[in-house]
Amino acid sequence: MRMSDVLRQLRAQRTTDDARPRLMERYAAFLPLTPATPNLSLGEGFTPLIHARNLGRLLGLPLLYLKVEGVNPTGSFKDRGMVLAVAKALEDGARAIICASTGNTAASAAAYGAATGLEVIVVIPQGQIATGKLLQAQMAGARVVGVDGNFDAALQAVRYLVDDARDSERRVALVNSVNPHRLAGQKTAAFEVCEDLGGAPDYLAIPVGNAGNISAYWQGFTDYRDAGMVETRPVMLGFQAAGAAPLVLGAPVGDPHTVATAIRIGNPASADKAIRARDESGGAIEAVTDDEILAAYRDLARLEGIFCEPASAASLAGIRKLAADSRIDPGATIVCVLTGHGLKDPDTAMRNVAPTLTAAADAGAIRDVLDW
Ligand code: AN7
Repeated sequence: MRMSDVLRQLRAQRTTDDARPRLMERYAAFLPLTPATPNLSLGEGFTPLIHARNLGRLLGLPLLYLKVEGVNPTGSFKDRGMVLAVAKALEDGARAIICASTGNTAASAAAYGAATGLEVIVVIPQGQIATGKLLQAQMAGARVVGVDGNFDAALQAVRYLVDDARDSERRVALVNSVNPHRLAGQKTAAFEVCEDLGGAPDYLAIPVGNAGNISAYWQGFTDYRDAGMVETRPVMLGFQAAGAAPLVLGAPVGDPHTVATAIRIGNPASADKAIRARDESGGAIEAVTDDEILAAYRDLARLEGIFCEPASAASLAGIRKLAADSRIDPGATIVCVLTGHGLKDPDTAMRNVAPTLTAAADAGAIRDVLDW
């Protein structure tokens, strides 16, 4: 392109704000907005779809893509749904929002609450939240309550609390993914995937915790098909953490253990919707082990330069497992959703890297330790 054309194009968009539309504006036709819904945005959505050529070569899957949700404002996909849930809470006159969380929902709620002046309360399983996520919530001024119990217990307690407060002055909006506005916002990621590929992928692989996101994607693909934007919908492949989840989605577990703490959930709130997505698409929901998750986590960073959190790598771990069992057509277009950023969980990262080299501050010493 000639320089004058480049400049004309930049002027036509005027600002980076024009170049990057607002999520709720772009997809307004598919969202439950009214003239009274505040036009909120922290810059969520429009995340990259990266063609993973190196991993694709390794796995024999040349059309492998990564939907990198870690680049959302608080570093996870939760922001897509939270922006809508908080806008609707404001529209309904709420003064406070509350959630139970394994961390990312808390960080997102805290940010959107801070931006809109709402009181934010987050209830977390004590001692089980990745360092970065907890700090995000605290930095944004959320009131954090750690409870002696798992996520499922925290969510149940929060639901009772919200019900009790329904008719009082303490009316508070629940912003977990049982809030339908969360799923409505999150389905926009499926729209973006379709637009970037010029159609729906053949397979969509995604980590499953509470099963909200897999349900939201399926709704998004269905909306776009019904609107005539695309002709097909993908086969949906959900992956739970083996320590957290039994092979059968929705069966409760006692004391789950997995490195993928974000999806350490025993009894997914959206299990019914996820099972429908699986069955209508001819897909599967299966478990991946911590070893499989960590191998995918390291390979994403080392081979593609994409540092996601452990739970996110469950999608690639699952695809790798299915590919090894010849259960995936190698010519298919596959999208792995990477739900959160690697920096959220520095502790797991530290257990997965070699120690740094040290040297005197001169070129020769550095060359020596590098063996260069
Ligand atoms: C990185 O933040 O449940 O299946 O409270 O943080 O929609 O629950 C997070 C879940 C996947 C699972 N990847 O999504 C919370 C929370 C990451 C996550 C999931 C979560 P859902």
